[in-house]
Amino acid sequence: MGSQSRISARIALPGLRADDEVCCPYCFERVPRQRIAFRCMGRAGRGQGCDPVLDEELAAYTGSAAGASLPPVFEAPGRGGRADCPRCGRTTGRRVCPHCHNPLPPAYCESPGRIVALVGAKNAGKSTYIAVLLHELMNRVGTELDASLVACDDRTIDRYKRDFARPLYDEHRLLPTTASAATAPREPLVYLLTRTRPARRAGRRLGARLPLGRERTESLALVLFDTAGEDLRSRDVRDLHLRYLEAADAIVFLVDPLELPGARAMVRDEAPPPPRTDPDSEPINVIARVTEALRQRRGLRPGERLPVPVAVALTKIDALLPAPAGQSPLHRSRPSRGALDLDDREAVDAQVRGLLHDWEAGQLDVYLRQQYAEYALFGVSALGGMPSRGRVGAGGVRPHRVEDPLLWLLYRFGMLDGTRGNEV
Ligand SMILES: Nc1nc2c(ncn2[C@@H]2O[C@H](COP(=O)(O)OP(=O)(O)OP(=O)(O)O)[C@@H](O)[C@H]2O)c(=O)[nH]1
Ligand SMILES: [Mg+2]
Ligand SMILES: [Zn+2]
Ligand SMILES: [Zn+2]
Repeated sequence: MGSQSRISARIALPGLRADDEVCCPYCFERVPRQRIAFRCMGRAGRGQGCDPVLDEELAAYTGSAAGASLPPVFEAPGRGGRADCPRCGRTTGRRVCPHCHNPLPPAYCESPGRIVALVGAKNAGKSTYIAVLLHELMNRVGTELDASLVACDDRTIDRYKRDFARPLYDEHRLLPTTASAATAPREPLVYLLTRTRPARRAGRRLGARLPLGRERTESLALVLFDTAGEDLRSRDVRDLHLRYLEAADAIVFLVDPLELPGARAMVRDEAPPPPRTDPDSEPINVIARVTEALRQRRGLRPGERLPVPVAVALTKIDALLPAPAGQSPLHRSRPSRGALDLDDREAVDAQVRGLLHDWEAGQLDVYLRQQYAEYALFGVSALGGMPSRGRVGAGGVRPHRVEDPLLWLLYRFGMLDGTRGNEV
């Protein structure tokens, strides 16, 4: 398997889908809950249990027989998420997708995932963003939100270490260009973000009148699919991308401001020179291509807007000169209080909208408003400083506001409270 990272991210959050089905975060098939299959636990020591066999569905999915020799999969109604293997009789709680045989963790089966897709042109900063967002969720932001981030399968753990964490964090090297899906197998990184929320005060939110004093645990499947920007250049956006995008409950578009000609006046001198013009890679064209494809798949009539919430984030904002005298909300740190600060959110949104219009990229804003019922604008920096000669800057990786789009989505999905002013 190629060591290249692939980039486009999807985040799945529980809750919105029909209650009786789950969307597989690997193959995007919708699976009725009672049809989720089981995998035998296999043999432990000299006890009972089935021997491993070649799992053809899994091998077809990963494109390799390596790692696909596993105890057999079987279908059974199950009770309480467990079933007895019909061959060996051993009870198992390991659940898998009946189509691709990838693991579906119990918490994912219980709360149907909401998938968030991550899209951006070549070089927009997708792979770097995924690497840093996951790192932040596993560390600083996870602690702030009282949330744990756990990989759903061993391949995710291996790939994150090998393709993202080791080069960027251990070796301080920039990530290589993501290989096209045509030459490297594509697999999502699948995580479960689990959050224990203190009991809500009764009546604070409509429909959530919980007894006082009761904690709640909520899970969100975060599915990050690192697409190669190259694959989004052509009009024939691949079927796999489309299935991913179609299954998404939210989309994050990453836009590199260095690609917007009007932004050059605000760019630091050290930033790389403007890229050669390739109309197919211009941010608005990438977004329009994805949008058109989604409209077609959903059969929307002209004038009808896509219901999926969209977060549009300018990447690499460390390369922009800050506004004078600290007047830039974007350059401030996010007030961190384990909640979404709505005042801050609105200030950043308005500032990014203003920047787009100043940069003669206002049509991007207009286009999004015409096409999507709900969208929000962000500015992020994964590295926090300019890289040079293929390496992360001297201060190391210093992320700035990378979690903002995710916090907004968590808020949108009812997993995070919003606060204003001094309210806690
Ligand atoms: N200044 C700055 N540069 C960044 C940042 N993130 C990425 N870059 C630069 O942008 C380049 C491309 O980043 P990637 O994350 O590889 O971009 P990508 O969208 O995955 O690109 P493809 O895989 O080719 O589609 C990096 O090599 C860096 O030079 C950032 O936060 N700040
Ligand atoms: Mg990449
Ligand atoms: Zn599947
Ligand atoms: Zn068995």
